[in-house]
Amino acid sequence: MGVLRTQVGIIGAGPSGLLLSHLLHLHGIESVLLEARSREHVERRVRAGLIEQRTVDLLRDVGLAGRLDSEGLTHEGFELRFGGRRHRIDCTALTGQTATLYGQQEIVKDMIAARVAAGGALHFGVTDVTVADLDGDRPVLRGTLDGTPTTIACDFIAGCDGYHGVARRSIPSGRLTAYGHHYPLGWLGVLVEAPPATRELIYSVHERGFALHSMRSPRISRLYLQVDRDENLANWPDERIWKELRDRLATDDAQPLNEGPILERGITAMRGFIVEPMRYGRLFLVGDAAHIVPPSAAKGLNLAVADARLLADAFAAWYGRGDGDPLAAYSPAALQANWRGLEFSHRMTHLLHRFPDATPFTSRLQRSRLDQLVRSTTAATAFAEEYLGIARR
Ligand code: RFL
Ligand code: PHB
Repeated sequence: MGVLRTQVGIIGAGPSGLLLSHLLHLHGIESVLLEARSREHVERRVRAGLIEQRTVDLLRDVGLAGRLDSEGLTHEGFELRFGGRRHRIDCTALTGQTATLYGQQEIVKDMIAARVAAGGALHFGVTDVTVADLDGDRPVLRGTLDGTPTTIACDFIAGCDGYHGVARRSIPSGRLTAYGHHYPLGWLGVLVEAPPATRELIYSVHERGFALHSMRSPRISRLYLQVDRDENLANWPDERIWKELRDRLATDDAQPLNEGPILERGITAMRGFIVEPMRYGRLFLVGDAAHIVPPSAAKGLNLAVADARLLADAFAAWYGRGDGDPLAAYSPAALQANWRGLEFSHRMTHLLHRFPDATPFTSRLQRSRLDQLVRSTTAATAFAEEYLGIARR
């Protein structure tokens, strides 16, 4: 039986937990991080890829952007296809900011490397993680580390363990209010070994459903198709995926898709979810543990990073014995940003997808919104500010 002591116990080695441990280290605050999966597993998990400039700026400020700066792809705008036509939204001309394409698993690798180099206490493959005494002064984190049941006495615990984690579920019932919505939509995502057929992202609105052409590097494409929320991957052999991508992304003058071996594939059912508050006693919820956005606007990772920064600053103020209770501000500030991110993701989901209950009336309304976006500089600027995360203060 091991006994450890730390200032902040962190559950989860996704972007939010890793960044929190890194930021705390820079503030001179100790942490111990427990992750259920292996290091190899978390470094291989293919997820988000569109990084807002504010996220890039933060990673740069804290010394985590070396590889991102050399390998990330800077994007100044994107293409919107509907009604068989191509339109470009020039986000940089409208807002002065850019977005960067760099895979989430690459950010995770960079964060783990930085924590390991700094001698950080990261434990992978930890089983049976539980939390206790959350409403006292000395919350406890428990887990089995390398076969040894271990108790970690903490000042605080950060639940950075994603939607399915243990932290949120450990909060007594009735203490959180959960808001949730299931969209009747799913995204089938494929990672493909082929150069992207486009320099910028293509969002395509089609009568058979939405399609997105994204990328991870000059050699790797990332493509998505709208499918039913309960769709089975077995119904999607490679030929069907390629035909549907070709059809939905087609315009008369478009560059043909580059096809190649599919390296990874998966279907994600879309939902929105937030709990309030993002705190119970000395347990703080961070990132996907507290909120899920539909992936349309690529906000999940950016929101998780913003939470981690807010919480690290609050802990730094608390340990610095500043005035008042700096930790009280975390949940309200994080919720305000997360509701903005969710509202925009919800709006972008409605703008781009064909809903099963669509009628000619709702389809014409959707078309009118798309027309306005490509015709009105005011509408495009407001959209670009939300898309790039500038509006989320
Ligand atoms: P993560 O990345 O889910 O990390 C949570 C970590 O906690 C671990 N864990 C536990 N550890 C110990 N004990 C337990 N009991 C534990 N339970 C869980 C997990 O193994 C994991 O390592 O949460 P974090 O750090 O908050 O980061 C959030 C982002 O990962 C997430 O918002 C985005 O990736 C969402 N997301 C996407 N966002 C985008 O912006 N664009 C995308 O294209 C995109 N694609 C995706 C996604 C999320 C997906 N998931 C979660 C289903 C695709 C998928 C498949
Ligand atoms: C992605 O590359 O995974 C991605 C990009 C833009 C989005 C959503 C996902 O809006």
